[in-house]
Amino acid sequence: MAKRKLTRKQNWRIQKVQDEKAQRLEKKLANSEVQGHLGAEQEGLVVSHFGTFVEVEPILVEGAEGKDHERTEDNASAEASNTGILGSEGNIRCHFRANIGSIVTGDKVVWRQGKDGYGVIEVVLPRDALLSRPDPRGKLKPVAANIDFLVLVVTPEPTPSSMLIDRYLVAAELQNIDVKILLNKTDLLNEGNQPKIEALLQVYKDIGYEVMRSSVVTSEGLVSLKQQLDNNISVFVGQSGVGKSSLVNSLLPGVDLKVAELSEGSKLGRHTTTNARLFHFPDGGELIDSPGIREFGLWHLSPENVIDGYRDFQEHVVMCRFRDCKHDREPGCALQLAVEKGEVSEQRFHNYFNIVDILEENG
Ligand SMILES: Nc1nc2c(ncn2[C@@H]2O[C@H](COP(=O)(O)OP(=O)(O)OP(=O)(O)O)[C@@H](O)[C@H]2O)c(=O)[nH]1
Ligand SMILES: [Mg+2]
Ligand SMILES: [Zn+2]
Repeated sequence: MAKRKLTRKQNWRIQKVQDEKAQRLEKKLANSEVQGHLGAEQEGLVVSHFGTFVEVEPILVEGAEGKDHERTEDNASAEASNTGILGSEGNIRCHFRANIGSIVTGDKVVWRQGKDGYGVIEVVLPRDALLSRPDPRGKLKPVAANIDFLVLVVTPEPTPSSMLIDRYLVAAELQNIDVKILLNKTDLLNEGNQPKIEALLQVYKDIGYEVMRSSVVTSEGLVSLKQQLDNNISVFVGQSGVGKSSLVNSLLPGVDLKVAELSEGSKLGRHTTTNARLFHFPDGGELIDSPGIREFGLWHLSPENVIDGYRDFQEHVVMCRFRDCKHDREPGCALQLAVEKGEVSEQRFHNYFNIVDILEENG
């Protein structure tokens, strides 16, 4: 069921409550600091974000390079829990100041223990890759940081949208994140849906994206999927109901995330996962489960940037007669020619204009 839209007044009241909460927290944090209630600085890894606090897994810094990190009893017990797959025991819930900037799952932070059991985030350490997406109000929201691979999960059911795939790819390309496409639920392939899906995936294979396959039901592909993900930091993204959490459960024994059947009529997911969460592979590497989405806006981009997210267009657009070619109706457009010759997918070309049009309308 669609969520009821909030009125302006309701939105304002929610914002007011949130602001008041933030102010109270600021006061509390300032007080603890003045009274010297905060423990020594420690490094940690953000494993989940819950709006008003984040869950942080302590990291022990070997040999204390640069800064001296005190080894306390707390640290020792945190180290013990670090060896667990989930690592949720020994994690610390941390508050953060409103002015600290964004904090996101996968971020490394410096935090200090407070007397009330909560920690306080001091600094968010510099991150490599940050995957962001706009929330329904168009505000850019970071999803996960420091990731090596974005695993874009698609399925026969719910049916994949090439538009959604392209939007994810554009976002990832522009943020320099490596993408792999994973066709999950291969057990649901049949004569009816297979040709269309294979054709769709072939387009992406031709451009050079890696396409993997898996089924949580038959276990097809799970071993090689795990080999690919081991020792890397990956995030599962995609529509709701494609099986992201089910895959995490299968790949990591001991993890038991909530999963839910698709809704009867629409065959769409039920938005079961609400927070991105990071898990460890026993032999190294991390896997982040993220909430599924219906739409993927790219409102933070300017229309001119979109083309850089289309890797298959690059060799053609440099050949256009006009340097400022919009690839629309201009004479001598090498991209249009490539589409006519079948060297560039018509669907991708169509999606490109769709994205640009929406950005121009909103801009
Ligand atoms: N047939 C089949 N069903 C699967 C497979 N993987 C997951 N499912 C089912 O798909 C449904 C949705 O799975 P979830 O793991 O909750 O999907 P999700 O992507 O995490 O969804 P959100 O958290 O809403 O984004 C559940 O009923 C799973 O049992 C698969 O390989 N084959
Ligand atoms: Mg889920
Ligand atoms: Zn052109």
